[in-house]
Amino acid sequence: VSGCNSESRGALVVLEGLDRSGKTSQSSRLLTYLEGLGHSVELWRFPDRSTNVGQMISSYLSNKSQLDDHTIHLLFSANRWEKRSLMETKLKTGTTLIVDRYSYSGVAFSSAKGLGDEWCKAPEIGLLAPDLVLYLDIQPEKAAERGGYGGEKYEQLEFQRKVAQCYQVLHDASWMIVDACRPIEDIEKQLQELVLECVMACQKGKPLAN
Ligand code: DGP
Ligand code: NA
Ligand code: NA
Repeated sequence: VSGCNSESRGALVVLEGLDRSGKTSQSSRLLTYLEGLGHSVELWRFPDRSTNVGQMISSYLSNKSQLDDHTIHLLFSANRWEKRSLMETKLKTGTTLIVDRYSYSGVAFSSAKGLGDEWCKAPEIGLLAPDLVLYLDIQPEKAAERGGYGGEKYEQLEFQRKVAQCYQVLHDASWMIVDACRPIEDIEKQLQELVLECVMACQKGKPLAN
């Protein structure tokens, strides 16, 4: 099985998008797909609420605690940093990671509050660079119609509109913009093709970057 080749590394694939854009269900579909092909693959998500830092974030998101905008920004970043070395080990030993949100969420959600872009990006420097970012593109109004938000801090239409604008300036060469308003199976198929191509490139020796 290709994923068992100890010479090859796994791919770092990130899903980004507004709340209710479909990231979580598409991530788990990708996991099932790659597992079915015999690849070594794990599904991760940020924030990772299982750690101490993650619990502070979770408490903030559910409005049980209040934190200064800069402070919560740095906690989200710390939550990615605390997983960095494990992430590197997994990738280097051939496991592909499908990651539901990453640094782009960090920058988009904080700059939507008015914090400066450069300040927001600084603590992300040195984290591993994704091989592929799948941006699930949906209008904020359409996302809001999808069965409603769960009531967490950022799940409000007006704020999500700002986040959508902030995401737009973050697009880089690793991004693929996916129309997330189509039927779920159509999106799934497109993501499968993109991810498989990426996994193959990493197996063939595409270097892992910071
Ligand atoms: P989720 O578990 O994917 O629903 O994410 C929880 C919420 O936190 C969601 O509204 C997006 C937001 N979020 C995710 N990552 C970050 C981050 O790094 N910084 C900020 N400010 N918000 C984030
Ligand atoms: Na959410
Ligand atoms: Na999600």
